[in-house]
Amino acid sequence: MRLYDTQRSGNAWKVRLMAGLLGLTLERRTLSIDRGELRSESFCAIAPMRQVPVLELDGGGTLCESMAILFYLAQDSLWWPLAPVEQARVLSWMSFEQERHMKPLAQLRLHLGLHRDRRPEDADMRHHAAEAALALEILEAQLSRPGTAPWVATPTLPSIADIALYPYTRLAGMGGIDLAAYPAILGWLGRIEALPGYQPLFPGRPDLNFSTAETAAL
Ligand SMILES: N[C@@H](CCC(=O)N[C@@H](CS)C(=O)NCC(=O)O)C(=O)O
Repeated sequence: MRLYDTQRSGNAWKVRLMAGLLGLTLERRTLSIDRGELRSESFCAIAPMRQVPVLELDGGGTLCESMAILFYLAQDSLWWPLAPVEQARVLSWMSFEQERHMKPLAQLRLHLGLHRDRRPEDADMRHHAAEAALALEILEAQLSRPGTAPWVATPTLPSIADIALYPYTRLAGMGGIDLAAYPAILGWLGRIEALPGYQPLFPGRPDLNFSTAETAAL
């Protein structure tokens, strides 16, 4: 299988993380947003939603959207629980990630950490910061609940919901958020990072994980 991603995409990191934890090898095709490669005819032909991640399947065809790709990779593993009620809980936390968690955290990282084209006091950044703080408060409360911790959606084993919520939480500091205020989240991030097969954002170059400089080569 081949993964289309960009160097710093948190949504594509979910897919590489999941593949590593499942022991799967993905060929990687890294595109550049700045060079317009996500608007090229060839990318649009395989990516109807015109965003990464896109997974090209061995038998032909592609899958878009990180949530769908995580499900596809993990459906026959312990990362996707068997009981329908647990499957539904996993889906509810993945919806939370897409709807309320990823966007504000990604926007803060993009504009304050990477592009540096906004100031924290700008109205849109203050709005995203308030939404991000609420999302992290909700996640902290969930991870502090007896009977649910140490994983987000399922009591005993981690699930694809943990993988979906990991990257933008891990990268929150680049958007000016101090994760020290969230001790249960910090413990959970450490548990994920200790799992065999864990993949950093830049494999072999941990110094780049939180850096904001452009990287010429991987
Ligand atoms: N809901 C999508 C969001 C994907 C997304 O936001 N991708 C970003 C990179 S992290 C992207 O392709 N941005 C470039 C663009 O939208 O043109 C998912 O979870 O996969």
